[in-house]
Amino acid sequence: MRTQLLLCLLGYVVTNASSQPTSTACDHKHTVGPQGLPGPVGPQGLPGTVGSRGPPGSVGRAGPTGERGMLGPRGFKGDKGDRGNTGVQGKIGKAGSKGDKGNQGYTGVTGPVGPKGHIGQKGERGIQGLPGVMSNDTRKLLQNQLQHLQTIVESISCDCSCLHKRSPHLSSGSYTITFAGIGLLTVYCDMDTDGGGWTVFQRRKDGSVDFDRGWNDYERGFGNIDGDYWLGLAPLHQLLQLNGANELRIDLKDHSENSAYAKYRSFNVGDSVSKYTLSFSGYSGTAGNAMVAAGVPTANVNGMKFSTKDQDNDNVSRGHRNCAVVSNGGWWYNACHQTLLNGIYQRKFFWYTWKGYSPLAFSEMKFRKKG
Ligand SMILES: [Ca+2]
Repeated sequence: MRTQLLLCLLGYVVTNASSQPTSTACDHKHTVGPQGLPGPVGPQGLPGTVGSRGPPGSVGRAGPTGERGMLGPRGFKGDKGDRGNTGVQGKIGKAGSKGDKGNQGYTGVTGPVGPKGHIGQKGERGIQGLPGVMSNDTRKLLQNQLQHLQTIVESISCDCSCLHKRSPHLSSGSYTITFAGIGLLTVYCDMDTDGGGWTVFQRRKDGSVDFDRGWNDYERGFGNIDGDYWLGLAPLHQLLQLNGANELRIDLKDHSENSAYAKYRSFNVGDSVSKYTLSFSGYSGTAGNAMVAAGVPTANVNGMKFSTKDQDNDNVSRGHRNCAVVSNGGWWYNACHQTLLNGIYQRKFFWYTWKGYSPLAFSEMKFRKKG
């Protein structure tokens, strides 16, 4: 029944499409003919009109971050900045830690000899001992004393020239000699200069000893045997007398280590009554004969008496002038001199014919027995 209905409907549609009126397809009152052939295909329809433009789309989402770029080139140097303000003074720092202990100091100078002690009480007599054996210390002490005695015996009636003749190997230095009427006397012997054997009676080398002294000092002697030194007029006269004939040598140095000398073939100093009158002759040397002072008779000291600041024996009578006071030292002044080896070391210490009045650095006066 259903199939029949569908066929009925299909026929209706086809009928309508051919626009040929027919009777109702499904008139059950008519008999059903055979199915007609399909109609031809219709013509192609006209193209449709263009549609209007649609609305804009919405904004899209941000993209991912890019990779970091390469380092750019170095910039130019900027201008120098202004000087900053002076800073505030800082606080005092903390004290440092204590330093290490210092090294031990040098040994001090030996102090002066103390005063002599009181004499002790006499002890009781001891028991007599048995004969003993001499200890090494005692033997050594006795040997030293014996050697000393031998030296004294050898030096009896023998000055430096005599010692040098007996023992040419002796070196320069101080020696204790003795003569009848003089007793023990320590002198300095120059065993090196000009053949050696010279007894030094005057030396200036550093100005450490004051030579501005009175008669008694110049007569007895003063100073240090190895330094600035004056033997003394009294022993000088006696030694010269005992030798008989003597020669004189004077060695000089300036402050540039230049040296010169004056030598006299004959030399003598009189006794105290003569005021130790000086006499000499026979000059030779490199320093010039300033003691004679050629051309200046008033400066020739040959034959002059010795003067000190308290004994005016010079040849200046005017106004009781004393050359020894003016020159600050004892000497054989005339009126007054061209030589002054006993004045003030730094200023009045010269040998005119060698260095004018320029102060010297060193002088040594010495004598030697002739022959
Ligand atoms: Ca005078």
